[in-house]
Amino acid sequence: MKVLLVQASTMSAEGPIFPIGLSYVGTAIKQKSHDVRIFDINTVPGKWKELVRTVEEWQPDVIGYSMRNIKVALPGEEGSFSQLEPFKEALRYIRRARRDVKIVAGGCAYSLYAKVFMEQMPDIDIGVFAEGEHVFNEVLENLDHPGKVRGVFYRDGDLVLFSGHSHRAIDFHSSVAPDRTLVDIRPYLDYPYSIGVQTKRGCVLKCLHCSDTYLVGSKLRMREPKDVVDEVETLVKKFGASSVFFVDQQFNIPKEHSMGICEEIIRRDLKVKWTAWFNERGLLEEEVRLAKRAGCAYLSCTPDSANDDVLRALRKNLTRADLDHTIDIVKRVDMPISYNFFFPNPGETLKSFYDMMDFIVTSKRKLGKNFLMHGLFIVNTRVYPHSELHRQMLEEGSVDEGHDLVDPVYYDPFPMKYLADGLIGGVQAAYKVRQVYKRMFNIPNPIS
Ligand code: B12
Ligand code: SF4
Repeated sequence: MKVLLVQASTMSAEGPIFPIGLSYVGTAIKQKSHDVRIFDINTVPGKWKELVRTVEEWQPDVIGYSMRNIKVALPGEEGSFSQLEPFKEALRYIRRARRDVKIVAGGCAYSLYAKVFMEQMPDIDIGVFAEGEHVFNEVLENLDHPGKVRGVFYRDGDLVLFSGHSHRAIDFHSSVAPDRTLVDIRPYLDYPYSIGVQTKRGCVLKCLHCSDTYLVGSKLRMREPKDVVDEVETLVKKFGASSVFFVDQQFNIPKEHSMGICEEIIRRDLKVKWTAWFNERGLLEEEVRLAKRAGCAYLSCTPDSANDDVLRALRKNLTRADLDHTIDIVKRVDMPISYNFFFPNPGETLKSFYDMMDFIVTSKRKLGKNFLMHGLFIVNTRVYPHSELHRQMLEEGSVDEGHDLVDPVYYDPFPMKYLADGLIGGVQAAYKVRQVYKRMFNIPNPIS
């Protein structure tokens, strides 16, 4: 069967992200002898014309449509796909080019809002919940009877039905690396850290606002460090990548695994820069030194708050002492670090607001240019379906039972909402000024 995999618009000025999800899915179906191509709307010039041309000329039997982000929340780029218009637009072009092609949707954003998307996008025939490798292969064998396959949303007349969760989690330990030739890798090479590498699936933590564990599970499934570094080596030596992003939920849980990967990169003397999400709990100086030697350009951290009461309310595994300890370590190691904070969080008070600002100012003073402020930095807490925060807000009555959360809902109780509006407005303004300044003086992306 001919299967065209299409990466939907990610709508972010951050630059394109290599479609690693589609690459995994494409690799899995290629192993079953399907003919596969990936088309990324975010990188192909003249995207609609090219999409229509590809569908008309190549005549795929099935289109796999990957929807990754429903929101974009960079300061200054505040927006959301509330009307779902960018997702629908591509579907219209595909249908125009080929009326009868089967469209199968998947991806993080799809899986978070699957039922709503099925209802609002009648062009989607079938939807795959979460991990796609096994389920998509089974769907391809049962295109006329998708309800037979577990893990699938499908239609019965006007009804949208779910076939029940699939019990077949991927054996990620022995899974093969994704085939990087299914899509032209060159457009991504220009963007630092655009190419993802996944070393494990799952997260053992239980943050209140998290929707990730709903998608990837709480049990860790890890690849051998040697296999991970084989993949990185191929990306560097065969494809010319100079940087990668380890896309795990938390790279350094467990440490033995992340440190094993660092040791292997050092042993092979690979010249590659990388970053990853690091958890500050029990961070070791030795661990940060090793990461630096292995090419880590900066630690990406998302403690979300710097106040113990709020961290507890968020069910983070962190305390303020962990954050301060991390700053001391990175100072000694001379390692750059970037942060994300949410505001307001549950349990927020003026004291916790002060603690966050105090942490930012003190750390910036201690670390200077190594305290990076280019990421999301401070953003509102968007409420995702299937998160504990959503369940809590439903109980409190602060969000309506019937709200599908596609139109964004933020955690912003009175009076913190006003403080948040002022603070985030300030961050956005600063970000915009910085963008204009960078454009005027032609300064490249700060993470390069
Ligand atoms: C790492 C990561 C990043 C890194 C990416 C680095 C890189 N070079 O890849 C960084 C930090 C840059 C990043 C940025 C953003 N991210 Co991010 N990110 C992640 C994270 C943790 C992992 C994504 C990943 O690579 N997974 C590994 C691949 C293999 O898995 P996958 O894509 O899910 O694919 C599998 C399935 O979904 C499925 N599948 C996928 N497509 C298809 C298609 C078909 C047809 C089928 C059948 C199946 C299928 O099969 C795949 C294999 O099993 C996820 C969290 C998560 N739950 O996974 C968030 C996540 C994807 N990000 C999210 C967001 C919002 C963003 C940003 C918009 C943040 C912002 N600025 O506001 C930006 C957008 C960047 C962009 N240009 O697109 C959201 C998206 C959903 C949403 N809430 O909108 C997520 C889900 C986090 C969350 N829970 O909110 N992100
Ligand atoms: S938000 Fe917390 S629980 Fe969710 S993936 Fe990230 S670290 Fe894990």
